Amino acid sequence: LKQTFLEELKSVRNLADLSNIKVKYLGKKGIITSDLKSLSKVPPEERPLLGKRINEIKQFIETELDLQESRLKHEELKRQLLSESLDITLSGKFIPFGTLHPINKVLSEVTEIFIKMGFSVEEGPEVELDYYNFEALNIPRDHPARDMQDTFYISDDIVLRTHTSPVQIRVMEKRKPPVRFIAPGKVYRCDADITHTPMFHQVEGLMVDKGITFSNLKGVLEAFLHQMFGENIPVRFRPSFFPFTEPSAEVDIGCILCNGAGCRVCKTSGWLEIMGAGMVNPRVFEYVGYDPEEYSGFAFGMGIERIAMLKYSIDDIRLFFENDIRFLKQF
Ligand code: FA5
Repeated sequence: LKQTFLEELKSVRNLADLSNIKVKYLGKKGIITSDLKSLSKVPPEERPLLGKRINEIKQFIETELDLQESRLKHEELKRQLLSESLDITLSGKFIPFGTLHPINKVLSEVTEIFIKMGFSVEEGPEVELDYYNFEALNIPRDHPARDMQDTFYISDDIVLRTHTSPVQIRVMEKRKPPVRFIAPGKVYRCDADITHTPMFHQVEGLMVDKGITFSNLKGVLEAFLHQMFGENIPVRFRPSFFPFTEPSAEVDIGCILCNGAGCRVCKTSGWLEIMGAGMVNPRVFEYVGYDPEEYSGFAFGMGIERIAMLKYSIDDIRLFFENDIRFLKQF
């Protein structure tokens, strides 16, 4: 029996073959198991010797099977390692890098400059209550100034914010003066041409304290513009009107667009309007419970796309949102 077993063991090629032999000899109906069972039919005096023999063979078979099993497992592992080996000389796949969107780049640059001047950064909701977007900014329901910004209405009382100015109210409601912050974010207007898109970005700014004057406003904005565009950029303050500031101004900067072919002034008369600004209207302070006799402040709201247009000499605002990879790759 030992001999036959060893012959069979030699022909084993894999773990499946091995398991077949194991069943054949040691399984429930296997040769050794049946031999042990048939011991009862053997005369009692022969049983101990025969039983001992069978158990010896059983043990021998078990040991051989275990040995063979570990040999086969080892070989299989070797085969697997060989077939899975890596060719480290193969050249890698090229994964192209993305770039920041030019609007995000300008937003971070603007934010950095104001942080250096001691402003904190605040946020407000894009879906806004009529109260914050208009009412508390001194634009009552029947006021003609509501037409200055074409509004997307969600319902009677809820709008997509048309500017970042509502954040002024939200912050002043929460905090006592002095306050000094900017509020960057998306705003929405029903408006579209080469300098207007229905969604665009603004950065609001507000500074309130005792004794703030218009010259503080001019000083902060000029310092900002010089850092953004260089010392030589032409800046112009034009008188204007906003219900939430008095007096109000609009700020233009000299608009010169340059490309490989040279430089030219913008289509819009050589100036591009980039922000509205002014001294906070005392009516607004009353809405948030600040005493206008004690405090004064200035506010501004700038269009980020317009700043990016000047910075990168882009003459059509819509390019920012067409997602043409050839355009975006340049930044
Ligand atoms: C306002 O939105 C005021 N909230 C600004 C303000 C804040 C004034 C605080 C006083 C105090 P205005 O509608 O002018 O103002 O917009 C401000 C700037 O956003 C503009 O100067 C322009 O640069 C930009 N802008 C306005 N409409 C669009 C548009 N449709 N697409 C791109 N940029 C725009």
